[in-house]
Amino acid sequence: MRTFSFALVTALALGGCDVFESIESPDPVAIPITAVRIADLPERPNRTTEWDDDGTGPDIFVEVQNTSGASIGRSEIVPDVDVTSPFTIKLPSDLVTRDDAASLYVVAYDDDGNRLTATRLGGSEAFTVRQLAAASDSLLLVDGRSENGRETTYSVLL
Ligand SMILES: [Ca+2]
Ligand SMILES: [Ca+2]
Repeated sequence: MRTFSFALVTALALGGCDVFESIESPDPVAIPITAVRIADLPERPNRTTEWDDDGTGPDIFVEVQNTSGASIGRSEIVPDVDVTSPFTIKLPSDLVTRDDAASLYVVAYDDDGNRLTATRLGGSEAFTVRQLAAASDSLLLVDGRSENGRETTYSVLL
């Protein structure tokens, strides 16, 4: 019994606490994304309105979101984008998630000065860090809704 107790105390002293901590909060998993290339975004939300009220192209920023719609990371705003051609927007390089199998989404918005009221332009189907790890240099995603009768694509660049 004395030997057993000694072994247990030694195990706890050497690394037991680390084991418990790693169960409670797993290490962050890097999301290896550098940019997203968006093609075939609808030119306008419907026949009578424009994305931007002032008649210029939308001022686009992109978020990587989790399944709750919470932002994991956000790009800079690119003003007056010509959406008739594919365009690429850089993403921060330090994005992390808690689970390499958790669903992530790329969502594009038009900024009008207040991020909370930004217009959603479109968003990708779900992807995971595991899928990114298996991809060579990019992962092609389609619009998760295709609500505008046109299939927007989101190429996530590694
Ligand atoms: Ca604009
Ligand atoms: Ca705008």
